[in-house]
Amino acid sequence: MSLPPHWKEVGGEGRVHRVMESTLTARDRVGVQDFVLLENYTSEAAFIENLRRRFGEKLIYTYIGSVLVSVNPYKDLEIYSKAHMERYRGVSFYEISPHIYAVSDNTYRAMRTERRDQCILISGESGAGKTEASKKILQYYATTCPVTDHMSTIRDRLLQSNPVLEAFGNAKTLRNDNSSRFGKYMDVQFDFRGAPIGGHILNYLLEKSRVVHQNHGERNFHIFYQLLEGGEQDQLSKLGLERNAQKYHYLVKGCCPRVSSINDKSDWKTVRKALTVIGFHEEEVEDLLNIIASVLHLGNTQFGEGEDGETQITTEPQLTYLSKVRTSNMNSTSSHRLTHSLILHFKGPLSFEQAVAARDALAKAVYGRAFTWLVAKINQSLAFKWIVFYLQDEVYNSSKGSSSVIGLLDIYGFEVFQHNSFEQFCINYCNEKLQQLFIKLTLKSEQEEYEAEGITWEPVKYFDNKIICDLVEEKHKGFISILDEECLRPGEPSDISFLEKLEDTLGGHAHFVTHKLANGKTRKAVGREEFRLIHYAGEVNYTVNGELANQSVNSRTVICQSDNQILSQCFHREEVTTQKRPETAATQFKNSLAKLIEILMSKEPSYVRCIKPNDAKQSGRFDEALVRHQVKYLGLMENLRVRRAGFAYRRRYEAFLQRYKSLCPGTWPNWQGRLADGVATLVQHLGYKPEEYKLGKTKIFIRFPKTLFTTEDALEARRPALALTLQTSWRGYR
Ligand code: AOV
Ligand code: MG
Repeated sequence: MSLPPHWKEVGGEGRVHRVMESTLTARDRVGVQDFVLLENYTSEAAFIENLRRRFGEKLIYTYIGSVLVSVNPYKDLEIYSKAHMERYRGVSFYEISPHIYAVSDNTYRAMRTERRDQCILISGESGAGKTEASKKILQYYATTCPVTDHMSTIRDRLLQSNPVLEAFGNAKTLRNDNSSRFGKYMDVQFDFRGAPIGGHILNYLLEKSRVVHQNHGERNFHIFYQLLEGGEQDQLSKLGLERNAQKYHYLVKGCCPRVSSINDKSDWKTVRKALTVIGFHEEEVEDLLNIIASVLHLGNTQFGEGEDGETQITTEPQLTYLSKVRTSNMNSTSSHRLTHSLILHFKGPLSFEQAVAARDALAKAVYGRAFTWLVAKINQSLAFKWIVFYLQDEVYNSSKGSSSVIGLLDIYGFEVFQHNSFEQFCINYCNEKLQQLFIKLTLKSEQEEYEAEGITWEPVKYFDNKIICDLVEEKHKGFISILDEECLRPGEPSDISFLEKLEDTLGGHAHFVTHKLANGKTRKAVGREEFRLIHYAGEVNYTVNGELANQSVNSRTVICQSDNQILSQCFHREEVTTQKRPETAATQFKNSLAKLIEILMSKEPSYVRCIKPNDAKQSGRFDEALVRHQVKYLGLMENLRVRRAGFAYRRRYEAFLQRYKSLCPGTWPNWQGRLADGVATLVQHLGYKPEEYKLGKTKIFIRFPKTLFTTEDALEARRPALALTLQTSWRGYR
């Protein structure tokens, strides 16, 4: 039986659809819009060719089943307007060309209909488009979800949290002009009507070393340049700052004060406005600016040898500004306290190098804590307050607690630089964990379902990166355990002794390499102060120089005395007085990642896999080798093979029987026996050939979409009205 006009068949594992042809233009159909439909689905070349052809037509989105693959266009495409958003509202996944809005909408509807918390995991290497994707998702919800007057404040705050966090947490790197230097997981909370009512952000390890050092061609965090470029003159004078980034040591390390793609002046205006929308008081903004200024002044603080031979601060003006900046709200007796503490801190037995290191540690700690404070403050402003709604809208009284969330994960992407430190190690380890989660939740669970259903099939081989996660985090013999032990060891632990310990314990591991070769010779590609990890996404050499120093979370000694409200809130007195040894930074990070994984596992996940088409940040350029590498390490081929291998469609017996029982006299009107027997009777009557289907423990598995289409046609002939309702959602058939 032929299809109604304007309808066509598309399908793949898990769902079969009739789509209205009219919504897909000829351009939309360049290549295939779902890799599942690729004829030669095992061929990597065919996969990449499909991506390339679509990219050439500015079709940056393609599905692998329900996974969205996105290629960064490096230019503004006109596909994100309000009209585009409207087009994707409430429409089935396959009725319209692939889009980040389709994923957003599908996730939103799943949350509403299934009443289950959702999360969207966005992954890909640095510069691949994760942050942009997460912003597009948020904008979609802000624009399309129902919002009452009371809720518009929350909606605006959710949106405005982005420019603020990006100003303080993003920076220009060699890979990305707006690179996220912290990990971000954001829960958007919706009420029973589907309106956004609150949010919460979890932040992960800010790359604090950037505050005091930037590689060539990179910048410090955007906020420094924004303030200097955009701040009002009297504001800068009050802070003792000059409108010239070149004057500040902490801003010139990368020799890159200006970036052509960035307008610091107008970004400053955006940030300033956003701070107001989020609800920062003037004094809080002032304190925040004081902190930014004090970091710059700290950077310009120099040391020399005093008459008594001790290290001294030689830049008096800086000291004056530091005391001024920090103590603007203080009374005269306390006004010099912090400055004096600083002097004491640096004076005395410290060598020149130690004084510089202590200064830098202080600057990093101050900035890092201020960032944490900023996130906490944003969270306060996004927190949903039932009481407000209770007072304003009685409906909420009866619906208290019936909210659901959609979590958005946008974390720093896998990255390799010439020089990779502890922070790159954490970033890449985090990406290993997310890859592991992806494997667990998609590839493994897919195969496990076949196994659980007793369906035999050819297992798909894929690289399971658990071995690398274990290498990092295994108890007693993993990298982090060794680091912890070395930090706690009495005596003189050093970076080199740490490296030796690593060699002793991990030497010979397939994913760990040092300069020593098994035959006693030296491997030139790895330095003597380095170790190499063979990550799932590539090989990275890490320098251990400063590894142990990085672990100390101890540079808070003087700051807790500050009268700057933000600083005194950030550094608690108990931290200084406590005898308990703080956890190392690595262990803290490991624990926070474990918690994140737990959060993600408790939700229904959707995936966006971002690909960077070239390293030059250029539009229209598709570097095949670079893309192939990402396709490989993101496991996209395995993902596709698992989706396609075996069966295109599956459905639980009861649902299958319910839908098609009218097609067989033996099962109509009701089947009384075992469900599996009922389905067997039904498919026999329909003439399914043995190679076309398999019966599992609870589900029927159908190999080809065509088999199901024929059955649907039969149903349509019998009940025409029903057939048009076959917009079977992806989730409906799971
Ligand atoms: P990332 O988040 O994946 O890198 P971004 O989302 O910051 O990467 O994207 C990098 C840049 O690519 C953006 O600043 C845009 O200029 C451009 N871009 C990305 N997606 C799009 C899009 N859909 N349309 C137009 N331009 C886009 V990192 O944070 O470095 O891991 O750590
Ligand atoms: Mg980013």
